[in-house]
Amino acid sequence: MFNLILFGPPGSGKGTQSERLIARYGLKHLSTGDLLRSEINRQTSLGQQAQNFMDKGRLVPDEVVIGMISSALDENPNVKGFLFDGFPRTPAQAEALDRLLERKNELIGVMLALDVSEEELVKRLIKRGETSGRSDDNNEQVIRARIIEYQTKTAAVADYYRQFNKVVMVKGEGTIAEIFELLCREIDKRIK
Ligand code: B4P
Repeated sequence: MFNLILFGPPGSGKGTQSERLIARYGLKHLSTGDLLRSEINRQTSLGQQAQNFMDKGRLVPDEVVIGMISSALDENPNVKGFLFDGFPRTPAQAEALDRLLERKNELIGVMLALDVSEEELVKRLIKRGETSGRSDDNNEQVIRARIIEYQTKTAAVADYYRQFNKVVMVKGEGTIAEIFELLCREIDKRIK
């Protein structure tokens, strides 16, 4: 298996690039944002709990997202690999992911981290908010809160993987096609 983490702040292009990467490499896409939004749309109790956090731009509690990823790993035993998008978002989630993969004799191959300036992030998310209908995209204060959550809780996840030399920074500004090519170049160096 080849397991990849696509990392970066909100609006850095994780979801956008993930769609293209899974099409090229046949990986199973696991986006905690998408899984949470699906719970919200189905009005499950997990979704109702998550919505309170997401609407404020806060991270959903670790135990909720770790439980979701654990089930998703069990539900997909025969895949070529996983693309983790928006997960892990805290060091505790990263440690939990390592333990879950270890149980399957698997590990993370690489973390590709998209580098985008704060100004550009805000611009992109405000623009998406005009059409996405996502309640966390249509208010600049909530967008700023998401960026602060990233800086205070999520950025440390890259330090966690740096200890194992697994982090590669990738320029996240430019056209979607240009960034896709940079990501593919890094994956092609590592995939068998
Ligand atoms: P996510 O769904 O993961 O969303 P995101 O990080 O905000 O956006 P993403 O990075 O995927 O968007 P993209 O750049 O592709 O999280 C939403 C919320 O869920 C979180 O705030 C949190 O509350 C909760 N959550 C999710 N996972 C969690 C976890 N593990 N733990 C706790 N809570 C969790 O796209 C942004 C826009 O930029 C798009 O409109 C796109 O078209 C545009 N864009 C992309 N690339 C571009 C480019 N190169 N140039 C110009 N525009 C571009």
